[in-house]
Amino acid sequence: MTENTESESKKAVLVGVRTGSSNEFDLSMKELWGLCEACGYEPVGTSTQNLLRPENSTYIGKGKIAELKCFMEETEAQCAVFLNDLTPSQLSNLCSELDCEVMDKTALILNIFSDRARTKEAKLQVESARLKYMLPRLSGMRKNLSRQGGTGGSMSNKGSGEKQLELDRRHIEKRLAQLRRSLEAVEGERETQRQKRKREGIPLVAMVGYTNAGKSTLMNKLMETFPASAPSEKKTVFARDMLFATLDTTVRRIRTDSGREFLLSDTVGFIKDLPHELIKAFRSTLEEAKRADLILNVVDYSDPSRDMQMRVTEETLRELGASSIPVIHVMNKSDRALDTDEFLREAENFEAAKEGTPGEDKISGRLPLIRGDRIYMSAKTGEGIAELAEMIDGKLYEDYIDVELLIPYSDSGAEHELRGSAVMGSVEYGRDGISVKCALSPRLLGKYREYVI
Ligand SMILES: Nc1nc2c(ncn2[C@@H]2O[C@H](COP(=O)(O)OP(=O)(O)OP(=O)(O)O)[C@@H](O)[C@H]2O)c(=O)[nH]1
Ligand SMILES: [Mg+2]
Repeated sequence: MTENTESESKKAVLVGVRTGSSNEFDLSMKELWGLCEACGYEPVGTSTQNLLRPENSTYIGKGKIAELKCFMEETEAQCAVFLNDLTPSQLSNLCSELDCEVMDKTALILNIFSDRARTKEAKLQVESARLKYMLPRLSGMRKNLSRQGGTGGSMSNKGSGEKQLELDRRHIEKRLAQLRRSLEAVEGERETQRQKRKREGIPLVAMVGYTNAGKSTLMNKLMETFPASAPSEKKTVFARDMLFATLDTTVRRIRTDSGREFLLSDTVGFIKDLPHELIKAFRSTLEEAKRADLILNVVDYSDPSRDMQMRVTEETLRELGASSIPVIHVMNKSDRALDTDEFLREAENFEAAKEGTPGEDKISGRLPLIRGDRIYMSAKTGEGIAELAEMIDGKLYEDYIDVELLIPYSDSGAEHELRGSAVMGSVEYGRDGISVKCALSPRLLGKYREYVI
């Protein structure tokens, strides 16, 4: 595994073995191309093969290896990137046979994550995932390293790659134990923050979805449309047309037009076959979704693979134990799909379903389009952003209960908490205490039940 800089981007040939549906395979190869670019490689061509069962020793057949070697010479490629996961011995054998650097999709994704990790937690998580991946593959990786003349191969996040690669299994295991301890400490800090948020009672909305769906763009647009008062809550997040632009979790406070607030979290995106090591390493980050009151499933509606992407998101949420949390499906980038047949069909269905609903305008082909828990919108143009905020607000506060409270002056914290978390009506300062009419979440009602009059 190597890190690349733009000035010396390496040429890579993508290799894929088709074992299932052809359409899905083509989309996966296209995605692999994007991953290569995100890693700083220059993809120069693809080589594919149909195989019912991959070869034990080299994954692809002998004839294919010879063909691939010629192709790599022709294209001057220095690296072969496999779509399919390679076993440690396949990796090692392919390195020898092809006499070039070889990696699989998992290694590629680990490289991207390593390049992008910024916070302490993400760095620790990525290093731990890379070392676990490396452990059984040391010999193949040494061959990769020697092919690069002993330079440029970095397995650590601190640039001491060559040294790291020379470490034996024992050293790696020792480092993994250190990382585990550091991660436990960081996770402890995260838990403290979660508890603090919970005490404040502000609901948490977690954005999830396939990488590049537009989550960070949506967070920025919501912040721009509904600015919070604190400057730290206005800081925009990084959004870019690349896979895995975001690796670190950001939480921002949003105050909608109703005056109510919620916390919005943006985090690492999902991808098909996200490496097992990474899911494990990022589990505590991804589990943010499990603690949310509401999930925004952000989908790139203009992407032909969106059905597969939605399936991957659904499966990942199930795996994380977050499938019972209420969801709003944000069909983002609908601005790009406005004239497609599918979108028009959605719009027609929508019109048909709405017929006879009094007082609603015809929408026909315009954004946003709202169907049950789905909203077709654009985070980029902002079309649908106000409606999405309304949907979030409605979902979060639908089980709130209207009450009247008399808060004694001795409990000064209660009024403060209610102003931040309840739906406030009138407030009067009387002789016996503060009379407040408001709507409370079941949790807050439980907490302040003794003040209800
Ligand atoms: N046309 C269009 N482009 C969009 C929209 N939303 C986001 N984009 C573009 O899609 C690209 C990816 O957006 P991001 O917000 O970085 O996506 P993300 O889901 O945060 O991606 P990762 O952090 O990489 O997982 C950027 O180039 C955005 O400008 C949209 O509604 N319409
Ligand atoms: Mg992002």
